[in-house]
Amino acid sequence: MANNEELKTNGHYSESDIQVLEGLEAVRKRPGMYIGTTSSSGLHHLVWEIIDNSIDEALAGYGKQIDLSILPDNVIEVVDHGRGIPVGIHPKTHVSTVETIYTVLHAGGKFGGEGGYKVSGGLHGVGASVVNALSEWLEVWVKRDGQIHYMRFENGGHAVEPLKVIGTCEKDNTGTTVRFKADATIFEETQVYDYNILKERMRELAFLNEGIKMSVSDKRSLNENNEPIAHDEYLYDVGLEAFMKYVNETNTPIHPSIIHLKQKCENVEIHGKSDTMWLECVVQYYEDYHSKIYSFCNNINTHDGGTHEDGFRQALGRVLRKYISDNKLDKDIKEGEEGFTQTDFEEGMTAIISIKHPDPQYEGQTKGRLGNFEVKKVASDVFGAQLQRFLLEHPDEARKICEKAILARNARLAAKKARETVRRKGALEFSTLPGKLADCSSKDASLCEMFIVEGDSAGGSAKQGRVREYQAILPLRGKILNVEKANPHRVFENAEIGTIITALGTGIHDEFNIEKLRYHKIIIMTDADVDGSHIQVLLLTFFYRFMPELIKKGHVYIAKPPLYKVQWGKNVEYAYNDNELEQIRKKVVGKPSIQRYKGLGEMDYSQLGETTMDPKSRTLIQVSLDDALEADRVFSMLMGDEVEPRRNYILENAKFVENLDV
Ligand code: 0R9
Repeated sequence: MANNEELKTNGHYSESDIQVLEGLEAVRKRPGMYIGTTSSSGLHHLVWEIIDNSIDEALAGYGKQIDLSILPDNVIEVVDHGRGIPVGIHPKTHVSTVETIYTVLHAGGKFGGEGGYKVSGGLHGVGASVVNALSEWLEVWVKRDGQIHYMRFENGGHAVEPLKVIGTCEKDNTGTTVRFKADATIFEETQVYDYNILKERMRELAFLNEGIKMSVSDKRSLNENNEPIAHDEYLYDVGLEAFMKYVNETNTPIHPSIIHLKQKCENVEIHGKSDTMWLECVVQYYEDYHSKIYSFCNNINTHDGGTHEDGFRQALGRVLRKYISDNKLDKDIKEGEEGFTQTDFEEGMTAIISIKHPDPQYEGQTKGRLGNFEVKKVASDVFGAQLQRFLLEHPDEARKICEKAILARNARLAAKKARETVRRKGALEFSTLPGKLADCSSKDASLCEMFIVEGDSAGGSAKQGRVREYQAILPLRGKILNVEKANPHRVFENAEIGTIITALGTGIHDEFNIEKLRYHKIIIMTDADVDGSHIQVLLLTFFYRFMPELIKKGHVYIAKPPLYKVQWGKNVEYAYNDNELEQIRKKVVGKPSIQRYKGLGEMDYSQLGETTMDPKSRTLIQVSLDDALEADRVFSMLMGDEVEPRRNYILENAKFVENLDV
């Protein structure tokens, strides 16, 4: 990059420009402070910073379509059809407003036009200048007042020349186009965009901002018809209702209407002054037992909840409790008996909450929790009043919802009673370890591993092949319960699940305590066939629904046994996929004998130990939970009743199929 001294003398730069460039230089020195990381997630973050500006413009009422493309060489292009960024000279910076918002940190927000506040804006909400600072080059076209204006920046934000007019267009043809190439010296790990990540977020943004058409194209290469290899468009009339149908694609609702609560709240006191916020929420109850609450503030997923969720929950409990009591639906509950808990009202419920707030405060380690205290009361009042009205206007649906809560309460109490009886008899004593578990001798959980092994015979080999000091073996007999379909209160009664819970030591749900985890690596070891992959999915579903922290904290792994054993002369090597097999074949002189393993049982204990269990030679896949919402949907789909979506998913995810060997 050119240094400041050079820039001072080339005529175009003044002292204040140097301050600007120092600002951009600070971004380049500490990119993590502005975009979180410089790995793949930071790279994608650049795209959202630009898209956010287009969304703000569309939400202000200008331009109803936003087009995102990945161009060859991983160049990103965003096109909007808003008013176009103002092109005049900015009074404070004495350069064009376009140049200002691309070179002054946070300028876009500060200089934002009229027509509402800036609602979008990612976790970091840093603005277009940060994208410019972290780009090898960036170009902007603005169509405004019948003219096409153009400007280019290079080497982390240096203007090549001031904004200039390069052509004309119809007066009513307005909008902004931005293209940029991320700087490979900053994004060292990868500069390659993942189309699926872009596509999923564009869909989510379309759900959250109804009426705006979001398109995304992968133009890095073309298909045989000269079209982009991938293209998707999303436009929803009633966004949150479409979102609800999407996340519950394979679930069956117990009542027909999606309950839709929505209100613009004016004159709310926010940080001492009167302001406006928008609240919106959809709710529906399904035949399954899970409670799913997704919440967003200014288009950002607040995974750890916050005051908008707290207000909603408070309203739900208050209103349902009152409805049940007013309509005497609780007549079978006797005096003195335990009543409802909040979880009873949430069983089988999906709620999606989206609010727009002028000054959101995010809390927590990952800034995933909305902290603004004023939101709770407004949300509780508004959602409560509208929910109550819905129940009065839809008595049949109200009854179904209340009956579901009553059933949830009864099942919870029955399961509690059953657990206490069993415990008293001493049959389910949680302090003793299950007999099937071959435990390890070390008590240092950070070193210990537990292999959950498919079948008794492989379990036997694993016991012989392990390092007893830190490897424990838990053989599973047959398939574990599908928790996606079972009553959550009864999963304890399933022997295999009870055994896993006891062996891990953490407890589940509200009682879950990661401090008590007895093994820091939980390794699922199954055959590489259809049954094995089914067991993997059943176990992962169980962990995801009952102990999600285990997955979030990276404790869950899948062992990868070899697919082939290649022998020639006295040599033996193992191949874990077809590619490795080819590599081995190439180096072998003569004709090797190749054995394809169908299951773990075909290996003796020493082979199993060496290929699949020994940390020095094994391959483990760590299970991650990048996108809880998508994971939730996929688990419901894979484990639910409907065949068609499951088949489509498996066909679409060919990579997954390859792994699972279906
Ligand atoms: C392709 C990416 N698009 C953008 O970055 C983008 C920013 C932007 C914008 C305005 C309109 N369209 C935009 N697209 C805009 C125009 C006006 C007022 N406010 C916003 C207007 O015509 O009066 N801007 C975002 C910030 C700013 N413009 C600025 F005003 F700060 F410059």
